[in-house]
Amino acid sequence: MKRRYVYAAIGALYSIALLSCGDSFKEKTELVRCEVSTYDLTFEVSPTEVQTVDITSETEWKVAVDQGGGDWLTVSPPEGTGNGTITVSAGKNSGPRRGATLTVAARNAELRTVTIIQDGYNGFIYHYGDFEGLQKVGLVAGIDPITIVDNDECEDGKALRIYTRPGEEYSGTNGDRFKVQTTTQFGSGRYEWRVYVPKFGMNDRTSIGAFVYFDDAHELDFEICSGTAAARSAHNAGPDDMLCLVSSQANPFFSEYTPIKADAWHTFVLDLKLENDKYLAEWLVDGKSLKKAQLDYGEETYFRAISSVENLYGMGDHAATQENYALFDYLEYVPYDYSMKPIVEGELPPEPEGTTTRWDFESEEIPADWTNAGGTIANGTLNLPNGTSFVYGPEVGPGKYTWEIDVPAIGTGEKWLAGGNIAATNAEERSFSMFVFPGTEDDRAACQVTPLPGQMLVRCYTESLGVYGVPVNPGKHTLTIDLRLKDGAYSAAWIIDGDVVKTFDTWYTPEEFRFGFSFVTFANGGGWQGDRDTQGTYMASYDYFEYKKYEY
Ligand SMILES: [Ca+2]
Ligand SMILES: [Ca+2]
Repeated sequence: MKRRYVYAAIGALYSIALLSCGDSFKEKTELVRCEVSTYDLTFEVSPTEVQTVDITSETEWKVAVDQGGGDWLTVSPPEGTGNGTITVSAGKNSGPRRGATLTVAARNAELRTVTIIQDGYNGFIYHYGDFEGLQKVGLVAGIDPITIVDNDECEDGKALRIYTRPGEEYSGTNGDRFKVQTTTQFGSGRYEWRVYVPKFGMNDRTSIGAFVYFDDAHELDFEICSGTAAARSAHNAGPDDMLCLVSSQANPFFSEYTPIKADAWHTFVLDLKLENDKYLAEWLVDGKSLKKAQLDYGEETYFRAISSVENLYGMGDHAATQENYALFDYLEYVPYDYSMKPIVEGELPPEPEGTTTRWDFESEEIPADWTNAGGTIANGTLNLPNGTSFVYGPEVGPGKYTWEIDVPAIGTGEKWLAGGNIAATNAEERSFSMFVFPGTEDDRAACQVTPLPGQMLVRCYTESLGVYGVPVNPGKHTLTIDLRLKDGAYSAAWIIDGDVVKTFDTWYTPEEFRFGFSFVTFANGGGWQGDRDTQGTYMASYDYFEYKKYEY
């Protein structure tokens, strides 16, 4: 800002100098007074207010605008007489930083120049023309509820369409809850969704979501629903209205209703500023503020931004009576100057130092520190058929666990999984694993990338994440679990053939949980393994295993 001011001031001096110079060659004329109230204006990326320049003049004046070939500024009036005020408004900038000049000219007066700068765009916009940078969540077998459709009312002609099915069986916790979330996580900033809100079945338990999510206690929402009859009556919803809830799930909790028009496009903005390192949240619909609240937490909690349609209890009086849907034109996130750097999935920070141990299985002897339960070592590979394991004795912790596995081809739904498991030795339910398996039809439908027939899945898992499946072709693959510490807790990355496919921060700490490592081939166990018994004996063959123990 300071530098701009100096630049503008030098510019002003320069024009005075030029004029004085010119004057000596001209017939001497009396200089007329014409002053401007400012020499520079700065606009934000998405300006919401007009700015003004006051002109003090004794005569007629004209304003010339040079906006560098662009057309982003509106200046009025273009001319006037005597004292006046010109208003300057700027459009939203979707490109780099840009500048313009206003020159105010009055006869026989010095020219006055105002320099105008608009900040460059540094946001993220998801146009919903494709799924780049996005993940589908909650998919089930047999339907395709999340699609990109053509729509003339969107600037890019495309919208994300999500629908849920009618009926009791599709309601509630395990019902139709379809979401599209950003893979990148964001902190403070401005989140904007443009959403078409149709009219839902009256009092249906369905909700459109435009929200940000960290965990169940740190979630900020717009939820748009028909609502219960009681809620509609309490908030005077008309026959063509839907209800819009703004809510914070906790820290603190609140949930407030406002009616909004159905069968219309709306813009939902969640603005998260930082005030004493805590979020100051504001919810706006179509530019109108509905709620402002100071939250109990700040950027140690960061969010995926989500668009959804879900059949949820509480949103109405009964199960959905019709297929309900919403259209999402875009989702935009724009940070503040002070906002944290977004966390981009797939980009890991530099690897910590450590010591690497590698087993190539070149000898048929069982290597020291390992316990074999049913496997064999032959021809440089460790082979683990159905129902066997190969267990590493020493305790393990933060590190990079890499192995090459030859993935067999197995029929959909057969109860068979094989891979590496970092499991707690002092608790039942904490692990980081990466198994290959065929999966059931439901497992396969739940994948972000739809598997092709014949492909197997890599099951990336830890309890607080759940299952994240990635299709791979049968054959040799290098799989890695990269387990680091972040703020004292385990943070995992699952890597397939060198590509990070998933990262996840847990709250498990090394103080609470001791881990061991093993290769396991499961077969014909619980329902999580599949929905039918194996049709044969399948071999998981490992060419090597490498463990880089990180130093923290
Ligand atoms: Ca769009
Ligand atoms: Ca080998």
